[in-house]
Amino acid sequence: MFSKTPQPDSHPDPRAAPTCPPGFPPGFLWGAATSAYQIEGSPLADGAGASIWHRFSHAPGTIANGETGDVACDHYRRFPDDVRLMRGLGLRAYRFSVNWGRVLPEGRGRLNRKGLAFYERLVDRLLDHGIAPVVTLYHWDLPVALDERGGWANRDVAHWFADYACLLYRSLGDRVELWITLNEPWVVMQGGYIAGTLAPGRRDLAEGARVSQNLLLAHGQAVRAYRAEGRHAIGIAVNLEPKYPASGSRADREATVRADAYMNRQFLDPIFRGEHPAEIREMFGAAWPEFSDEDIALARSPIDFLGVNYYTRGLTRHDPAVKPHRARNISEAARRTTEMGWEVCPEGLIDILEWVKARYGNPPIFITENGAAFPDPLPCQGIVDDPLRVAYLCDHLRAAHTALARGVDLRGYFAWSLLDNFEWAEGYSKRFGLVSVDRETQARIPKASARFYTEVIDTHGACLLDR
Ligand code: IFM
Repeated sequence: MFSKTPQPDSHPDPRAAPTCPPGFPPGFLWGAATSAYQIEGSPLADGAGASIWHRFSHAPGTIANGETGDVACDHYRRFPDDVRLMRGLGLRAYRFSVNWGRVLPEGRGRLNRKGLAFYERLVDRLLDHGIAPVVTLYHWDLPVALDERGGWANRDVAHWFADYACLLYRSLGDRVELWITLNEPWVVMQGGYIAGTLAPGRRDLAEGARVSQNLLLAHGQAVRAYRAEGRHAIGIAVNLEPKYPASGSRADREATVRADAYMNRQFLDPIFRGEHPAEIREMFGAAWPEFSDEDIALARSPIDFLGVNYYTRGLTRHDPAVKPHRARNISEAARRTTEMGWEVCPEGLIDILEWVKARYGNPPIFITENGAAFPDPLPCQGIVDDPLRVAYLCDHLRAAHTALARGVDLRGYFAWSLLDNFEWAEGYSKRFGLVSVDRETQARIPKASARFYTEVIDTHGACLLDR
């Protein structure tokens, strides 16, 4: 929990940093991120098996405007042009995810060579353009065939996941140097199995508890498999929010500790410290299954880096109606919010990065996602002016620089997202892209924020000091 609530007007100032020279160090990895279901389209092409997101988005009433990822950004067919676009933006790295069911239509067993070939071609094309591929193994699109066997609630998922991971290590491991096991396990559990707003759309606290544990086991097993198969680096990407109490009341302060345990420590404490936070057992009660010493040892398999996805802080209010942690986020009237309703809080990025450094022994960190949805104007003469996104990125990059100057072992930054894409339950109504995508024609237009990001990359961030 963070006791000092940052003030809306206090912007981080890298010039105030004591020793760091202007700009980011050479070798700092500059990239952008996407995920398979959000951009690829063609979900069943070339023998792919359906994912839970394909099924969920086709169920009535699940997605804004009844939209689906059937076409998305048509990246499955347009990837060569998209890689050219990335090169034009000056990206040094590209983080994407593999759709499990494209390569293993039933989630295990039979290989779909055409699906795997897509990712091989993508990786080769990236390397040809001087862009480092960063692969996320799981960004929410579990094969339906595995969901029908219990999905993440079935302990066997750890073996299924490790076998799938091994297949990719063997196929792409000679060309991919950074691997991410899971994207945002907390969201997988909370959105998919407790709130039910994301696929597979279940609402069951006890199932959520099992899913939480199985995600850790799957992560651990994939890391162990990487030690046997891989030669480079593997980590996990978690979404973190520094939690601040909404008031000085005891109820809000206690709620803040629970919210912090639930979102920030639930996965990281087992991975880095070999134990679950006591609050997790308390909040799930009898629904929390036994997690053996062997399970903990597996979850604790050493990782090479941590991916941090950062969007906002959590100003926390006690709310007994919200299960299991009895807390919710509120917003402060004076603070700008994004179109998602999330408070803009660049100072929170410094706090959360310093918290990771202090609590988990200063692991190497990549900011694996950071960005914002704002209502962009329509393109005018080939220009999309998005000053709010430019300001958001600028302030967060300056915050990242401050954290670096304070000793956080920050190795890279990935903007979310390369393209306007399918924002899950929000459909296409929320745009996070550096590049706008016309839904009718699929035309891509880099926004002003893309041009800004290119300048940041070209100057190693030194241009941030002039703004
Ligand atoms: O679009 C998502 C992404 O898939 C996971 N992290 C948060 C992003 C914005 O909501």
